[in-house]
Amino acid sequence: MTSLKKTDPETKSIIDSEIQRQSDVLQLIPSENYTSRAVLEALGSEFTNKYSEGYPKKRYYQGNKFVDDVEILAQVRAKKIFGVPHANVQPYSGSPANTAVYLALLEPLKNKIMGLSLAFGGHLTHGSPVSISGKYFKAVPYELGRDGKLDFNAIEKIAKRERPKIIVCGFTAYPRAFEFEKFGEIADSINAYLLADISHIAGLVATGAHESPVAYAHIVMTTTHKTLRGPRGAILMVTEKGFKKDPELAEKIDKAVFPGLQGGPHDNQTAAIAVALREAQGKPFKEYANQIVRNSKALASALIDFDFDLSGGGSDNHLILIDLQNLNLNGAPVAFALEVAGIVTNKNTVPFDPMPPFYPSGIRIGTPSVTTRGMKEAEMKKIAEWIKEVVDKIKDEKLPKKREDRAPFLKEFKAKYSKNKKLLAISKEVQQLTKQFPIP
Ligand code: DSN
Repeated sequence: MTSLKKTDPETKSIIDSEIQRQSDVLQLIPSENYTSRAVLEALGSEFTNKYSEGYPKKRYYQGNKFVDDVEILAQVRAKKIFGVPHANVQPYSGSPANTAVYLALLEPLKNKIMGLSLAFGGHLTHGSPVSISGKYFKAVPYELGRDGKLDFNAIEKIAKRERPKIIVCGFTAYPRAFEFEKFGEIADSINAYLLADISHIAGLVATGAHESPVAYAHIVMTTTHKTLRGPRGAILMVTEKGFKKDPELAEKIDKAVFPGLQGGPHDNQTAAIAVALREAQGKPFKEYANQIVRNSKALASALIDFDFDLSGGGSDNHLILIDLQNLNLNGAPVAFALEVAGIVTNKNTVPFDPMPPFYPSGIRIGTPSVTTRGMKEAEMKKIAEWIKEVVDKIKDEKLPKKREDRAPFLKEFKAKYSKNKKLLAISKEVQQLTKQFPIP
């Protein structure tokens, strides 16, 4: 980054610090990953300079020959990898992509969206009341069963009673298989569209490490930066089944993305998506995707051996949700202590969580990033040991029951533990490990 160094050493220095941080820590947030240098090069390319409102061969600006080439390349690769007849690679990210589907198919304040409640592991854009999806459309959420798994009897009951126009299957904190076929049957029984949001598991779906929703859903949405390991962005796909239900579905969705919701696509992002999709077709990617699942299962089993309570009882994908209620601990201080020890996770609600999202009862972790670095089952065991040591260190730090006492508690907790010797010693051990597994 020689030009940046000359022009803006201040920004360069912050970027350098972030690279160092990413390199030093165990990055366990399941929605994050490390892209390849090739993806970063395409993302930083001169396509940044271009405007190209419209779609290939139908643009509102001149000079788009090569933008067309790269957008068509990304579309073709997406269609091939996921086995769909139509792909739109323009959504800026997952939230606009889901919103575009609603804009395409629903009448505001009238039609219903049925998605997993955010508190149970859905996404903001699956009908949460604080998001446009719940404010502009009627949301009829479903929840998980007491066992932390999808409860299809309950889902079917709500679907039959509420008759949503769109059912969303796809989750941000669900550690088990997504079971698309059952969702497909329920959606078909009420003539609803099934939108599969595979953002978290797209890399696994692309390689067969998780079942594909394509035979069951009408629309498939994925972000491109999670297990798929591309730049930030999203792809909206229409399946054969979608075309059969609604021959104009692809046209409606394309129009909703542009001009309905977005202006000019980010062509540098499109180029980087094309690169990521090329990488996703190779053998090493398949091996990486399989290893993500093996690592997640190994980490889950090591955590269970240490008596951690895992929501849903284990992991079938890339993700694990630790329920801290049996330890009488809270996700907010635990996530902080883990970060001091060099283990980056995020606090998360668990099913039937009695606590609010800022002080939730869980910790969400996942294996995509550490798998990209080349770590395997042996390293997962070590990671589980460190998590256990951190949690043991703070086991007496109970979050106050009274709401007004929580913020002062957390402030004091952070002051007390940010330089804690034991946690810092673990972070040194973590660095010994991460040094052996360089980031791309
Ligand atoms: N924010 C993402 C996640 O962390 O799961 C979902 O968009």
